[in-house]
Amino acid sequence: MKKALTAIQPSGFLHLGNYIGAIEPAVKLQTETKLTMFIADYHAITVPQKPEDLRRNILFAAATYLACGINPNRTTLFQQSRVPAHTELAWVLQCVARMGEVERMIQYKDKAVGKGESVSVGLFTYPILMAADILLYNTEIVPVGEDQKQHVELARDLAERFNKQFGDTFLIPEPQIRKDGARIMGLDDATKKMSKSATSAKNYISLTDEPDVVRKKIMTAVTDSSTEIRTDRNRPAITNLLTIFSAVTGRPIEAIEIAYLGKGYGEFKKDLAEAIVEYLTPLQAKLSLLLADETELKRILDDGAARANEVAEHKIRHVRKVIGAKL
Ligand code: ATP
Ligand code: LTN
Repeated sequence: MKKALTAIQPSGFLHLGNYIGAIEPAVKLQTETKLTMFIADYHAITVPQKPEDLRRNILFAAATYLACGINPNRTTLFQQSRVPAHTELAWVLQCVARMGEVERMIQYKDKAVGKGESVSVGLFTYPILMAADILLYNTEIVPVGEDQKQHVELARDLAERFNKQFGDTFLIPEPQIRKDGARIMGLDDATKKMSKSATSAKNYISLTDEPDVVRKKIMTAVTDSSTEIRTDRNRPAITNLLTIFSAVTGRPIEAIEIAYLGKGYGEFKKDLAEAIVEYLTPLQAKLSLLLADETELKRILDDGAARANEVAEHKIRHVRKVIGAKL
């Protein structure tokens, strides 16, 4: 079985974009691959986090993964900061990475814009920590949203450079980007991705939004000028809504297009809202049950960390040896 790895930052609520772009593909991968999945708490602190919020968000992210169908017996599920080899390898790779290639990372440019000199150094070096996350586990496949592709490519470049310099140590990982839904767009602006850091809550559907909130957000979602319900590169808003409809129901987009031939946006949006509510209601029920038992959640994460440490320790010992740090 191939080895896959993915992670999500515990930076608050999760939205449908995170679900469709990252969580759902990971849930599917559990059956076809040996999956490693973690909560990237050390990535989250690249921007200021209140300690009590971070703690709550770590538990929330773990519970969300489980509620969405991650099976902790099958998948290694853990918290990044519990496996020290991540930060240790990140340091070694920082000494392999070059300023120029890290400066090219688009996400850093996006997130640092307008913040001047006050952004953390961690925000800049974070793709190198991500490379360490991936390379520690002999990862072959990294399922992520489109926005993370460049970071996976950096991980590949660093692995190749390290291997050339110190001998074969790391496998070269491949990003796996799903065709539809790799980039779910904002409901209030279909030219930008759905995002936690959006200024308006109308941009996204949180996985914890109540039914009435979902209905309101879908009914007020922007649409395009034409009335046809059909995907079209020049009509990002309706294309986005169709993608979401397909993702939450499992129906192919073409089948949905046929079902709404000659029908209006009003009816389409009403049905879409109900499909989302139907999808989210059982998920929310599972989530509250999981969150109510913190002891069990922590037990699952402890068990995952123990398994992850075994693999990661093995790799970092090898790294120390080949770079000459082992006496
Ligand atoms: P922010 O908006 O603050 O950058 P985010 O919403 O992108 O945060 P992340 O924690 O950075 O959330 O992403 C978690 C995972 O979800 C990543 O694999 C990312 O590619 C994916 N993802 C995030 N937003 C979307 C989106 N709009 N469409 C598809 N996938 C997404
Ligand atoms: N940077 C990713 C989260 C992440 C990740 C990883 C994803 C951290 N380490 C390793 C895949 C593999 C993000 O979603 N912002």
